[in-house]
Amino acid sequence: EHTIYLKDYAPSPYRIVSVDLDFRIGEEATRVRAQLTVEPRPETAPGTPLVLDGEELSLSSIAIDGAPLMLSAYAAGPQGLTIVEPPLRRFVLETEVSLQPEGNTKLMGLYRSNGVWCTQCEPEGFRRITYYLDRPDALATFKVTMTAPLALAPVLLANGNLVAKGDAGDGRHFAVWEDPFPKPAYLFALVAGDLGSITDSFTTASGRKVDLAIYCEHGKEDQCDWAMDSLKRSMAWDERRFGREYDLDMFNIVAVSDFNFGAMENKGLNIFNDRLVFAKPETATDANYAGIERVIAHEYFHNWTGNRITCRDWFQLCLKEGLTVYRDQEFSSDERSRAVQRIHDVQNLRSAQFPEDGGPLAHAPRPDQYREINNFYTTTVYEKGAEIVRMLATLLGEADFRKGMDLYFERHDGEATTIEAFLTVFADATGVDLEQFKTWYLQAGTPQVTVKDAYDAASQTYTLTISQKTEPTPGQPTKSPLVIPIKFGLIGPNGSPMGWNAVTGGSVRDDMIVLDQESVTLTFSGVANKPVPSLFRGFSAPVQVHSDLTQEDNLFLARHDSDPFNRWEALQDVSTALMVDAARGKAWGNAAIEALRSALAETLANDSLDDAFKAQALTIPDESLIARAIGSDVDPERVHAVRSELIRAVFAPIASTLEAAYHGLTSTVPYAPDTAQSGRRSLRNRLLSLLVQSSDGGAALAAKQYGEATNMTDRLAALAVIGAQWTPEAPALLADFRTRFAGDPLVFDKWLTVSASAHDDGVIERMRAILADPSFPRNNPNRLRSLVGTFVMGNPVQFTRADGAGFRFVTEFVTDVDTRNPQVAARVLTGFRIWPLLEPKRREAARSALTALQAAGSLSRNSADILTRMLA
Ligand code: BAL
Ligand code: ZN
Repeated sequence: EHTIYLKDYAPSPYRIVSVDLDFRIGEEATRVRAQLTVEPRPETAPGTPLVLDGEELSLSSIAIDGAPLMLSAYAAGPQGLTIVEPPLRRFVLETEVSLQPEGNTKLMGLYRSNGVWCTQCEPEGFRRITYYLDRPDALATFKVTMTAPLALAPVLLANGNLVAKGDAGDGRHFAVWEDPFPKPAYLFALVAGDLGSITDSFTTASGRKVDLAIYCEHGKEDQCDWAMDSLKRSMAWDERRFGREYDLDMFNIVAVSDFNFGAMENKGLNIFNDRLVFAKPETATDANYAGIERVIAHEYFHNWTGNRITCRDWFQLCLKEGLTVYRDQEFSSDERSRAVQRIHDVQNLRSAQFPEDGGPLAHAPRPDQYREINNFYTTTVYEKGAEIVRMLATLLGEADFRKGMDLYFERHDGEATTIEAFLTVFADATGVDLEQFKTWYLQAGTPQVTVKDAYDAASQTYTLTISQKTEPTPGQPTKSPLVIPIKFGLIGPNGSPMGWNAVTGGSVRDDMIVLDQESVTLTFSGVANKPVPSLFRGFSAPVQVHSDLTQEDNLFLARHDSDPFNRWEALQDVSTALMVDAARGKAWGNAAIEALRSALAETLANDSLDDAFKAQALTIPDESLIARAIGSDVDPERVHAVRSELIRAVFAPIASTLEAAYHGLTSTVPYAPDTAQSGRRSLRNRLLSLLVQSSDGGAALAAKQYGEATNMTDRLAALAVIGAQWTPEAPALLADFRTRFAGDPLVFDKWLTVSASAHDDGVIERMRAILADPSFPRNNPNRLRSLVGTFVMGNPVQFTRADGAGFRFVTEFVTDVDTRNPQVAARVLTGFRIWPLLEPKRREAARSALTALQAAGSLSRNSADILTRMLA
């Protein structure tokens, strides 16, 4: 297979200056005429061929400056078009191709979703529309003319500003769009369809009025208001926080049903997976509302971090993604609760990115090679990329970070650039040397940080020895030390912060230790009592910490730490340690359980904590976290059992307290997705879940809540916990849920998710039946992922069944879907990344399913790449 290396990067010998596209959209086929104004670079030698990308295109005419080319002057193949000897001056290359959007189930390029013509071009979809330099460093201005049947496509949209529209005769009409900002082809977009819309406007800080619109299928307009509200808040936030204004006269969003990504930041025309647009209280949960707000913001923020400044090549993907995730996380923190948002983001990092970083698919945030770039839209590029930007902000401080960002926008606007250039602006703006910091981008794996401490009462000194080590990852056997910011505090016996006179042995700035060597020993003098250290406050670095803190220390931190993240963390550590012990056969003592129970009960009763925080504090770490803490030879069934036992042991004795608190949180005010209300619901539903898992009356309470719920958050929470436990109520409630919301595909997804999460042995047969139903939408990514994606990522007990039935179910699914949508298939396949961690029997069953898949051959490049890395 062909591997692409970062070290081979070279600019194209030709530049495309501007693009004039003419789409004749029709039901049988769509014809695309492209006029590319091309010029050689000054250094380009005569006779250098012009090589354009192209896939699944059928070329019907080709000319240069109006003169048709002879057959010997070009070659069109399955990968693209070569012009053998182009003129060594500016010229216009004109091609005409035809496409079949109807049969495009890969959902890359131009395709049809629910009758609507739409596009997805990132990363390499534009080559499925026309012959082009389909690479992010080729920036050009685009003019797009589109003609389509008026009845089928009254709405015609593309990037930029609408400059003309009118009747085209024969029942057809046309529109012309111009985008004045040079952009790479991956940001191209076009939509043609019969769509409804809602409109609004936003006035920028400098007083320009921007017309906003969200387009969607008719009848769903009333579900777009939250997305519009989120958009306006995002636009205002980017002005406030980063000084970034929007730059076109209009900003359009289109919701489509069939979409591989969550959404796409095309210039001025964001296209969204409809699950990240539609919301109403009866069918969307609080988590859906928060997700919509976040992703609307994310795509909008890309206008500056991604579009105005883009990536030189796809190795730099985290330049735009990590930075934009950081920005959307900050937006959510400012709009909601910072502490709760941080906990949420770290939970996500730990349950998705840490397993990737510790498994066969580990890769650097900026990789240096790939076979299939679609496989690098990963949690490492996105979420670890965001953590790296966050560390930069932590190390530099808020004000200097902003200075660097200002310089980034000033220096690189209109460019396609690199991680090096990004780091250089911060170095230049602040004088800080970031050479070693850059290693975070180049090195894979989660650093393991070990902490030892000692207190000497006689000399009143406290020492902290902190060391780092990163285990080898595929292709990276040796690792170098990283720059790790450790936000910290020392807490005295009475629970108050403690000071010190001086520190020796390493770099400490105010409340931050900077660990930049393998090991450092810090000696704090003038420490009056033995402190308890609170380290990595706010999760100041994406590392795994190993410390000697006892259960007592952790419970002390849970009560007294001024940092809410570490209060939460301390409770998580206590339960994790107990479950790891139990999984290894070491029974927990009553005292330990009682101590945890009273800390949790105290948290629940504490009036100074907000509900959303309490809900997270009462969350017992999920099975994947426990598995990672165990580290090897994991038996997920045992992990599941241990977790259930802990929940019963801790919560059963206080069931009546939980139930009283649950009833106390009942509310009759009309639904709003705001922070206070959603926090209250999350705590109430957390209590419900604990009650179902630990008390006899829990399932009945959940069934009652299910029946009486007035919003989807409460209804789904009840259904989910009953479905996961597969209590006797489960089949009837699932059946009710399905008919109650029949006809709403996004609620059907919720039904699929609950169905795939059941822990009982019947789950695989039930999923097979769902997939075999002829009415199942077998090409829709949301439906497929809700069922099978949920199963591989969220149901370890059944997915890793010792008899191999879960693994085989998934490989059969991958084989089938891979022929139609390789991106969905490859993504599902990544769920196997846990296999090296499993106990021998399950490991062998996984290996045998994977090797059988490999032996069958004929996988897409996407899936073959994942499979090869998985088995390497
Ligand atoms: N650029 C792909 C979708 C996103 O990250 O916004
Ligand atoms: Zn993004």
